[in-house]
Amino acid sequence: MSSIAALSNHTLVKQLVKSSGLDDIYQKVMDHERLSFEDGLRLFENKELAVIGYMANIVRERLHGNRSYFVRNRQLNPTNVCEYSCMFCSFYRREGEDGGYTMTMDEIAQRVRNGISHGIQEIHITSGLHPQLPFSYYTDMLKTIKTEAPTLHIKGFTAVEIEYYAGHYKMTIREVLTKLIEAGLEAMPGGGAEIFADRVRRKICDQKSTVDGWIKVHEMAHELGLMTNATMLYGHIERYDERIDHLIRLRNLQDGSKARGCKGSFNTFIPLKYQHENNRLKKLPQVGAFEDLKVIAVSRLMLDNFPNIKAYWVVIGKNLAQVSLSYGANEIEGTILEETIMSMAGTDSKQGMTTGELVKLISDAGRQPIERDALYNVIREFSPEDIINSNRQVILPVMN
Ligand code: V47
Repeated sequence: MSSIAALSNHTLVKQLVKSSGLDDIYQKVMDHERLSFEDGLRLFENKELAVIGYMANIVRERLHGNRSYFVRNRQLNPTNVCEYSCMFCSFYRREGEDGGYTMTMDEIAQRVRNGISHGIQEIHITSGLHPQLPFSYYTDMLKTIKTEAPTLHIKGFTAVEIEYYAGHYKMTIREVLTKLIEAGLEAMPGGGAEIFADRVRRKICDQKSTVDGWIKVHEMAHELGLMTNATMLYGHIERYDERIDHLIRLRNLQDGSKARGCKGSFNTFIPLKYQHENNRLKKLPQVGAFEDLKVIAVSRLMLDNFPNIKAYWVVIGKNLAQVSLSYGANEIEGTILEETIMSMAGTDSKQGMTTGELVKLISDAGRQPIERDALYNVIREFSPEDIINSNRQVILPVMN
């Protein structure tokens, strides 16, 4: 535990907590007690970010000590052709529209080979909902990836994609997932959750699957042994109570999967800050760093049954991702290599990040950089000497 979290019994800390009005919540955190809906709401309404971050840091260090994870990964977005048109999305194109694309198997294989040359451990796949592709496009894609790179871990398909395939190709969710698993799928990302509140969904993504659909897909994935992630799109028109409702529904889903003895469960929660360029919600101003850190900290405090909280550097920026390692996050994602969904919405993330940059960001924050595989097994624990070398290479820069 860092010296900051170890100060929990210090009189000054107790006075600061008391003056924030959050001392009862602090006591629950110290007693490992679950926070309620009202507690979560009070955290979002409270402006004492340092105190909220301090509490989240206690939980983060209880679970992970000083360890902070990253992964060498690549993103793959095989098509941006999409039948839906969510208000916040800058990625989708209609079939035949300028800028629309669908990768061939050769193009996919070429991207996998390029990823392997950069030492990637994981590939993260998300696509638009293309109405004309056969289901075999997706199973062929998985087989192509496994042929090129048999040990590369495939994390792919949001719950929205799975539910769409079930409807479009007339299969059950179990059948879709089983066929994808047989073809090589090993985990699912957390996208498409947006915000579970109906009021918001009706306004920003009215064509999208219902909350029940998203939940059912993850329950089934857990039953079939997949580890999955969960996201929350924040910083648009949602209210604090709707954020807490979202987090508590995820927490309940995780409890349910564990109670049913599923082999799979949620691994990581990723808050996704709304990016406002080139989409139909773009008149909305973006929330600031204060709110970003608050969302990460409150998520860590509410999601007591999620092992990991990811500060996705793509959406909050590299510098804030670094700071968030002291506000509840224990991971800042990865090298990515090529990023499309968020960069089309205005982020500076098209080229990804090098391993050296990630190691430097983490170690400069006083944390221990750990390169993980897709299931959070340790691939490499960076020694002080490795860190000095990485820093040199970032400055030069030569390392990938
Ligand atoms: O499903 C789309 C969101 C998601 C915007 O599981 C937007 O490890 C913000 O889910 N502003 C895709 N968000 C990305 C995603 C993800 C990213 C990193 C890691 C993981 C993981 C998952 O991005 C979409 C949608 O919810 N999104 N447009 C936007 N303008």
